[in-house]
This record gives sequence, C-alpha cells and structure tokens, in this order.
Amino acid sequence: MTAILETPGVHSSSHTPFRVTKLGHNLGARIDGLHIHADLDAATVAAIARVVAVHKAVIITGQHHIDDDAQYAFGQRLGVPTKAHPTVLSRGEDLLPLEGAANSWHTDVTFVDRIPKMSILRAVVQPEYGGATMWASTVAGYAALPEPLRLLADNLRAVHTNDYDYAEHLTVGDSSDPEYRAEFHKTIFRTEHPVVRVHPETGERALTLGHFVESFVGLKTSETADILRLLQARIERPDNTFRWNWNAGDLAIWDNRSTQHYGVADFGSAYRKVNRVTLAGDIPVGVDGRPSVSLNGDASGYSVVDTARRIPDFEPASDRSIRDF
Ligand SMILES: O=C(O)CCC(=O)C(=O)O
Ligand SMILES: [Fe+2]
Repeated sequence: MTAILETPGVHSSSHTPFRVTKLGHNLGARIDGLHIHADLDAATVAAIARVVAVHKAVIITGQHHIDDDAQYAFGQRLGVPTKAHPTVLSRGEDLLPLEGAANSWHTDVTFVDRIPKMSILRAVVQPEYGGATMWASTVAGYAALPEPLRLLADNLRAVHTNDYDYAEHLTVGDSSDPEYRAEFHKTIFRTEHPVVRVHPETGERALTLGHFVESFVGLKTSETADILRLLQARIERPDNTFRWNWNAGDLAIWDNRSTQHYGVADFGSAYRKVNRVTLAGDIPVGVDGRPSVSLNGDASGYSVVDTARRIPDFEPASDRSIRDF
C-alpha cells in the first residue's frame, strides 16, 4: 500500500511529489518515485528530512545513478557531512567504505561528543543472498520501559569509547583486518553521554547505547554489563526493528539519534561492500538538560556541531496510520 506524501509544515504542492510507504509501526519506510540529485529543490529536501525524522530508517529506491560523489553531494543537502570517520581516513576523507557487515548493534560514532545526526548508506556490492541491514528504534525501546527502568535510565550516564575489543563485537569483514583495527584505535576517544537523550528535532526521548559503551558512570564493571544487557535487550526486541534486504539502486538514510543498526552477516564468504556518508549532529542533552561531556580526544576536526531545531507539529510514526503521511 502506498500513500502520497503530505508533510505537515511542508506544503505538499511546493515539493516534488513522491510516495512514502510505512513499513513498520515504530520505524521503517520506503520512498519511491523520487530521483535524488544535488539540485533538488529545498522543499523536497525538507520533506525527505521530515520523513527521516518521523520514520527513522528510510529506504529510497531506484537510485541507480548515484555514485560516491552524488551520495556525498546529496548528504550536503541534508546537512553538513562529517569527515569519513574520526580515525579511519585511509579509505578516503569523505565516504567510509565498509567491507563485510557491521554485525553488532550500535549507533554510529557515539564515542565522540557530536554524534552524527544521520547516516546515508549505499550498497556497492551485495552478496547473492543475505546481507540485510536491520534498524531498531531507540525511542520505542525507551517508551516501552516500565516506569522503574525508565527512571533508572533517565538518571544514568554512560562512557562510550572506540577503545573496545573488536573481537567481542564484530565477526566478519573489516574487523578481522589488523591494519583497519590499528587505524580505528589510532586516537582514543571517550565521551560521557546521557543514557536517555532528548532528540533535538522531535523532542522524543531515545536510549543512547550500543557497542561503544564502556561503562555506566559510578557502577562496577559487572553492574555495567548487567544493566547494558537489560537495556540493549529492550532495544533489540524484534518487534522494535525494521529489516531491509538491499536491491540495486537502494539508498538508506537513518536518523542516528533515534536508532541503532546491525548488518546481518548471513552471506558466507561472499564479498559485501557498503559506502557511508555521515552528517554532523549536535551534542546530546539528557532529560535533566545536562549535555554530553568529552573526556578524551578532540572531535572538532571530524565534525562541526549541528544546530538542530525543533520540527513544528511533529507527530511520531507510531501515531500515524498508513494514510496519514
Ligand atoms: O553492514 C551494514 O549493513 C551496516 C553498516 C554500518 O554499520 C554503517 O554503515 O554504519
Ligand atoms: Fe554503523
């Protein structure tokens, strides 16, 4: 079933029409009938950004013409691209190519203070079977917590770092390459984030966790492990996820402030490659108004700090019917 986009706050007649199909209650949508290029009019770019804010993980089909430069140029319309990565720059300064699959639940680059707001991913080489990407809504994960756990999460802060044990998390592709690992750890970043951040555009509360979490402030190592397992399990519940099997020409965009993701490593020894562009984000703020604090490493060369603004009349995907876009 499809619905023609009518975005509140963005006059529907003022942008190029495209179809949005909602694919999950909490997150996930597909956009068809849109030709992405760097000269899209501002109203259409704003409409795409709004669809991403609402649906959190969005696939734009039919973009066979997009190469690395076009992917980056489209990123420049949605925000300010970060460098490819805070430490991994040997594969290019603009896009980060990833080989294999990132088969561990995470939000991108949470070890810096300015967590990217969005990632744009393009499948460059897909295996004959398998190799889907999954996303989970960290907003729905939080909203479903019973009150006592919500209060616990609201009051926790976590230290995130890139100084983590690859073998513990990822099992395929780049993670098994010692040169990649050395470059990944070239500079060690540590940042203290609130476990619950308030999304700067939507006002939604979102759990900010994933595989870069090293510890919860004030807790013992074993307590960190137990509470992280508990909260991560809430995020990763299948009911709370959206899964996409890539087709040629697909482009995925996710809101990196309200999701985690996982590259499914079910393609044997086949080759898989995805290229990512990330866009600058703001410094997270907790429910108590306290911002994240950088403890180690200077991310100013990696990314500017985005000045995000609240979207007027924001309505979450879970409040919308399929016809309500
Ligand atoms: O392998 C995948 O599908 C996900 C890759 C990933 O984590 C990323 O591009 O940030
Ligand atoms: Fe990722």
